[in-house]
Amino acid sequence: MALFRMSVSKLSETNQVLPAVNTIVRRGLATESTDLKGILANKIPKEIERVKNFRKSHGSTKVGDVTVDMMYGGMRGIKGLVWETSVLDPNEGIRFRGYSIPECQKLLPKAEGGKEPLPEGLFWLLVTGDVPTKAQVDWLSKQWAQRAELPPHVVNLLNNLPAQKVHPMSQFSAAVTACNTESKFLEAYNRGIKKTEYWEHVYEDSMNLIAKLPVIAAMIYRNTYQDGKGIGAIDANKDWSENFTRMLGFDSNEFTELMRLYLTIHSDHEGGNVSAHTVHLVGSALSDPYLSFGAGLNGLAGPLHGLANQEVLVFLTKMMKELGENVPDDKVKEYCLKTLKSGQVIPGYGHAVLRKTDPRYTCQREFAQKHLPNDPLFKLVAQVYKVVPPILMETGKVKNPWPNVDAHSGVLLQYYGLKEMNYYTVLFGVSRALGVLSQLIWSRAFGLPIERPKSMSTDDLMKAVGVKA
Ligand code: AMX
Repeated sequence: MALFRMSVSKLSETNQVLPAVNTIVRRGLATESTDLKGILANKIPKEIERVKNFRKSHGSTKVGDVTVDMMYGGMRGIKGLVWETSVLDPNEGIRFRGYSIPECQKLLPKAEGGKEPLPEGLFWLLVTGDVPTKAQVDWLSKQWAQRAELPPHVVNLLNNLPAQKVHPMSQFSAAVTACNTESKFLEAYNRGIKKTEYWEHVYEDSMNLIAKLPVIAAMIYRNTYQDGKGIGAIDANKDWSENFTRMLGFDSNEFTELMRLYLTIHSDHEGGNVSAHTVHLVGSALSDPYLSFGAGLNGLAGPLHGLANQEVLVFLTKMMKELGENVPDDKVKEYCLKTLKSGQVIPGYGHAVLRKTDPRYTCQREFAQKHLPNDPLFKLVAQVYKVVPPILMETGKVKNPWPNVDAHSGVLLQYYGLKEMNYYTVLFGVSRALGVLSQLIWSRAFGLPIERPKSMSTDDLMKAVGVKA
């Protein structure tokens, strides 16, 4: 209960100095109520009106061109999606509703005695555009604790999957998909509801799904690595991250602090990345949030996307095994060049949008500098940071030689004893839900239609640009 005692007025004072950038905050709708759905119900019609007027005045204004290279090049740079919850600047990195990671670390409420932001606060920010009070964040922790129970068939499914054979991400996506028996949206849609009511049911499903994710993830961990021993019960007086770490079987407060940071920073990276776009696309077919998020998890499981944090650890541990500890830079360089020559990528480096070191990397590096400065694996990560960018630059083809989020997360998890690398993307997935489901609520609130971009065959494309057969 001590969590609830922090003065709300103190936090409101903090809110006044916020550098409100591109969000709803500016329009003075911030409120200290804990009625999240009510707050949304108040904001949504105003946002719909704003977008309606914008489309009326600028609906046919051009925002970019599409080139042939963009079509063959994974649609890089094509502006084709609206994503409210975060925006990614190539040089500065992510901003959540206008706030950078350091700003979120400073402004979002913390657990008592904690220094890292609570992911509940980030979710509130993403969904409403407002920096929450501690009371609002505590309300979310309680809500998620109350909604966490899994349906029995999902427990059975997880307990009966051959955990030694099925990758944790496959277990994760199967369990999330099977949870759609609980979908309020599906139930309401089948009953027949107005389009304007969609968001309310998507909100309920999103809250329920986020609540259940740590339980699913902890079951996967225990079943796969610890003979399926019980995960224990959710404690309504603990926050989302602490319940999660306790269910995983960790009792270190410092590890819980790391998870609060981890679950905050992996949440959202605007809309075009594979997991976010997949959830958005599948959701546009009015598949319920469980089906949409399950699809996104399958995308996150790719080695060029979320699985890269697993790949990084494999890469680092192999290197350390082969070279030993405290080796000179030229040995690390030689190893990395050998990796590139064998046709593999350097995992954790490069990005489709970013052109500088990922601030999600930087804040994890700062955490490591504070808590594990002498850890040999951290030292290797720091050495790779020095050695790899010039090598990638020399290839002449890598557009961003700098590290991304995945280059640093694994070493922290290793240090605190979460050693099982092929579990790491599950943690990423738990966090990613906060961003993609916040946006899904708004996508249905805006009544966005089913996505259907135009595709062309090479023959048609050649014809369209005037190439003679
Ligand atoms: N190591 C070696 N080569 C790399 C590289 C890396 N880290 N990053 C890019 N390249 C290569 C590409 O493979 C491509 O080569 P090709 O022309 O021979 O096919 C060339 O450089 C140009 O690629 P790019 O335009 O710079 O990158 P992209 O937008 O096509 O891809 C990404 C971006 C992240 C897939 C790529 O940088 C990569 O594979 N990185 C390693 C995997 C990784 O860390 N993924 C995680 C990303 C973050 C996340 O989603 N979690």
